[in-house]
Amino acid sequence: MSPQTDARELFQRFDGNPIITSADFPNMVNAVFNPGATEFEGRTLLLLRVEHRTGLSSLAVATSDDGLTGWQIDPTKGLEPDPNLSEECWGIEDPRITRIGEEYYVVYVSYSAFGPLVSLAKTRDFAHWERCGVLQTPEDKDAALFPVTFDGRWALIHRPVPAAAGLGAHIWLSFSPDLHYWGEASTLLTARRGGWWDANKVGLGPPPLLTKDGWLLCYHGVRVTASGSIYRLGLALLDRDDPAKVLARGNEWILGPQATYEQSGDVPDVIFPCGWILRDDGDTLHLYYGAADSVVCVATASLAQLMSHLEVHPFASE
Ligand code: BMA
Repeated sequence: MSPQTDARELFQRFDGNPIITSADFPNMVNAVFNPGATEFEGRTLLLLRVEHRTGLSSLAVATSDDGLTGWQIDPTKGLEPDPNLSEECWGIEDPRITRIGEEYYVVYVSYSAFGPLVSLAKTRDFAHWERCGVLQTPEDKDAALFPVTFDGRWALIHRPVPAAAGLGAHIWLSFSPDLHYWGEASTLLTARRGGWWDANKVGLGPPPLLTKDGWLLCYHGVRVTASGSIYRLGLALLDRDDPAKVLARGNEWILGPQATYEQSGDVPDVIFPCGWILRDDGDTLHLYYGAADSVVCVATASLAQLMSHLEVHPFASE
């Protein structure tokens, strides 16, 4: 059985992967990957990281009726780095979209000359944007907002990197009364050590997804091998009312690079999702991810199966 269609896997890759590549753009771009995802005006909208032939990235929009096929790039929408903002001088990357009321809050990585950091912009139509500034200073990445407040505080998941080498990179949670000033920071999911698939470096994938049992998280673990890093995905569950409380974390990765488009590209062996959409049946989950920092792909899972996986693969620390 080919790894693309292994029925034992929780996520099934779409037969039409990759769904978007650099060839879909009228101008020459190097790569398109790590998409944020949401529903917009009855269609699926992906906010794509486009890496230009300068090496720097901007964000472009593609839409589809069914979330799988017929993708159309919309040249009237998207977000370019602002040349007046020093924190965006080396581009903008890896957007995560959270809908709050009629607005879409996009948390993205700004690439400053002092390292990558976390920025926020909001929009109603993905064409007109209001920048809301820097949320976390360098180095920090892999961030997303919750769509609700907790005791009147907004919550942000993010991944700072300690300045000292060898301490690992871990997932943190911070709170804010106004989406501007952030504090009350604490670690949320820490990287394990040694041989574990999520040793030393972890980071959030898509924004947290509210389920009846709590907030489902998908995170990446980075395993460093003799021939480079492998980016794989795992699951965790946070308390619905207190997101600092981790209710469950899976022991095994649930999706790793196995298809050729995931194993070869600009950065081989990378699966990097920034968006997922739970469909109207309440169970079908579409995960949108960048493969090998080169192309955009989608895989489908059953939410019920993901939740039972968490129950039967409990976390073993260290
Ligand atoms: C991470 C991010 C992602 C990228 C991944 C693999 O640190 O920069 O944008 O997909 O590395 O290169």
